[in-house]
Amino acid sequence: MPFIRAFSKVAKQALLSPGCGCQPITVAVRTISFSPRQVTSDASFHSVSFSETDHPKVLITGGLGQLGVGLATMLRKRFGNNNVILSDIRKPPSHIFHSGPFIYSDILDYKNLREIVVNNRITWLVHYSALLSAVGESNVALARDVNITGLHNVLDIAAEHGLRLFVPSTIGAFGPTSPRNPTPDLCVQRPRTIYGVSKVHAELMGEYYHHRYGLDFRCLRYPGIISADSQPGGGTTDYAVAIFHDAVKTGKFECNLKPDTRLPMMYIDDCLRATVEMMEAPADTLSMRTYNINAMSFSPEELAQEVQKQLPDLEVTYDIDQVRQAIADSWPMNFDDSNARNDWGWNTTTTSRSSSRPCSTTSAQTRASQRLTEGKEVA
Ligand code: AKB
Repeated sequence: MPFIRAFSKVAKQALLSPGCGCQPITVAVRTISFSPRQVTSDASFHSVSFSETDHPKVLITGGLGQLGVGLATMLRKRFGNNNVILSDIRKPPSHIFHSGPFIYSDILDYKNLREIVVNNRITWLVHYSALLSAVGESNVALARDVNITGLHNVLDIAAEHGLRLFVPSTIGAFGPTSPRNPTPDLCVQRPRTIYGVSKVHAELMGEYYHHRYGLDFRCLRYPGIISADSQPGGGTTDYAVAIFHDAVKTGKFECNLKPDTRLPMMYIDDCLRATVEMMEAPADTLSMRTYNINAMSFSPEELAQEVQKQLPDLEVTYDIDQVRQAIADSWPMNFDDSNARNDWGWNTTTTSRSSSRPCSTTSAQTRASQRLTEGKEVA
């Protein structure tokens, strides 16, 4: 199987880990800019530009989720420990609290977020706070607040203070009327979940702020992300993480999606590398502000077979969750990420692709590798 290398890596990490202490992620967020909220368009105090600092000063919202700590670790190696601040509304475990700057930030508290950006002279904001797809359907009002109102706060603050803003979108931004195999960057987007609607909203609002106010908005559409030492919470693709933990802890796994449900997936290292590469890409290489990124595509039964190669006694049963199944059935099976490859050099390395399209090295990929090797490579 093409993805066996990635699975083996995750399985090994899961086997070595005493168990993840992370809780499912539910966070809040906030934003604005020099025109919208309370700053007049002729205000001259906004503000700290990237060029004023040797390194970006990064704030990560929703930092205790599946991706925040990993991204902080990567960016801290690159830019220095004190230049990357993790934030969340939850209390961090002690090893995270002691590993670098951590701050309380509620994205729904606009003033609190603005104060953090100003006091810490933030230049890059990575906005990870969000309710995921399945949990969003069980609390639409909260998902709307966190995912949409929170985004408005972040957008306004980023525009006001001249920040480079990264907001992840995902396969969830597509729906049953989108082409599914592969799904291109530009096509019909009519998602049927509040999560998906909020992701399309984020893509469009970010692009609007880019054109209207010059906001340096950057967005990647992530597949489902597979990680060993951090867990997602409330997502439809969570099964692909849970299977490793359950296999190690109990030797049994009950899957809530049908065995043949095929979804795009990516190993966390690739996802974080893509995020850093896209954040560092020169603006003139970005012909768009929202890109698909792809790595592999598989179904629960294929994943189970791979894990069983490491743990032959693993018992897998199926108890279908109708909400999650309906969501998964409306999502892409595979992403077309040719624009990311051509524009800023995206290329998966730790995993192989399941699509039939060959991985060709473009000049953009060569440029991206050069940028990473010019003394800035992440360890
Ligand atoms: C979810 O399943 O909700 C997320 C996603 C793919 O957006 N992991």
